[in-house]
Amino acid sequence: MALKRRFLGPVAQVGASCFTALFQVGALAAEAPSREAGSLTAASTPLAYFLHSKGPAARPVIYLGWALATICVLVCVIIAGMLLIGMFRRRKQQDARALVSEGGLRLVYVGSVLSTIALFGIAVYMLSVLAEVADPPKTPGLTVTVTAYDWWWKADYGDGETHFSTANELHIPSGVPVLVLLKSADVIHAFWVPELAGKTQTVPGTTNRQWIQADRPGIFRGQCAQYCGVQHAHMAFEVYAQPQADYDRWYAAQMSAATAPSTSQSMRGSKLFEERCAGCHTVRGSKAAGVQAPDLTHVLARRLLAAGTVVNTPENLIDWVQHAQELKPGTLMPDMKLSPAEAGDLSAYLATLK
Ligand code: HEC
Ligand SMILES: [Cu+2]
Repeated sequence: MALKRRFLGPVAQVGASCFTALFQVGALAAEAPSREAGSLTAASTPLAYFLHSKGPAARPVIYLGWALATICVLVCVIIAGMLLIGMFRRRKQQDARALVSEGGLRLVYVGSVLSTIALFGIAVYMLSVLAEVADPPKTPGLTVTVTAYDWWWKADYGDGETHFSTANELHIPSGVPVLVLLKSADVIHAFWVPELAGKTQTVPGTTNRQWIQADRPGIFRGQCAQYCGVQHAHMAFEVYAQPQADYDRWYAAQMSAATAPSTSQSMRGSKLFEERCAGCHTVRGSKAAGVQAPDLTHVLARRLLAAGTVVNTPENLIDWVQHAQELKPGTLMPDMKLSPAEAGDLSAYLATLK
């Protein structure tokens, strides 16, 4: 009875750890196939980066992850095996000195030396991966400045005449290394597109650098990876890797100013926008020039709203404007109180921001 109890405790513990490890690997392997969205593949499941890397900055990191996971599983299995052997070949008498006199400490020495060698090897491997992903293989073809805000991302492209700003979306040409300059407007955040590169923090007052490159066109989910406040989880973004020609078209469209509203309803909406929203938001080509919030010049061209909180449909758009605090409690945009007529006018105006 006593033997059974002494035996079952450790076995259950070791078994549980091994099971957890295997279960995690299994769950990753069972990842759902990615959906097709036009010519682009929709962002895949959150942990897919453990199975696939989609660019050269992420590849060495994924191999490192596999190597470390393998070592962890091996250690778990070996320790469990030795524990089982130890339990079955247990001494009759509990005499601690017997361990020394019978040379039982030998295994402890061997184990210590082996773990030291393994840990040292892992450290060297990790440092070499860091060096490998530090710089792109060739000069970046594009530089984008990304600024993290509580709780969204601003992306600035070009400069001077060609400058424009967008939010929560990065478009890049596929197959080209892109340098991302990372800034923060408030607290420390971290820029992370798992399938394309490791995490890099955005630190107020500093400009950090991270390069990304997508092998093929696709949509890659990104996420703030440093806890930054209540809506940290709703601080996502997407990277759209496109063939060069598509990217150029997107760039030209984004660079243009908004077209002036032409119907009387959208004109009323535009006036409302200037009164109620322009303190925070910019629409290039109008009087609205606020800087504390996403540039809305081409808000309709975005797939998601409010850093991945909702899909960008006309209903969600006006719902967000009126109930931002319900959809994303604590967000720095207040609920805008609008009469049904005002909501209609504003919707008509927002529908022109293609
Ligand atoms: C006090 C400043 C402020 C005012 C006023 C304001 N907003 Fe916002 N707005 C924000 C902030 C900050 C965000 C980013 C919120 C987030 O993602 O957490 C935002 C986000 C948005 C978004 C989502 C943009 C995107 O790309 O995800 C839309 C659309 C929007 N606002 C429309 C409006 C409209 C229309 C008005 C006026 C009726 C308005 N806002 C008034 C601060 C403001
Ligand atoms: Cu953040």
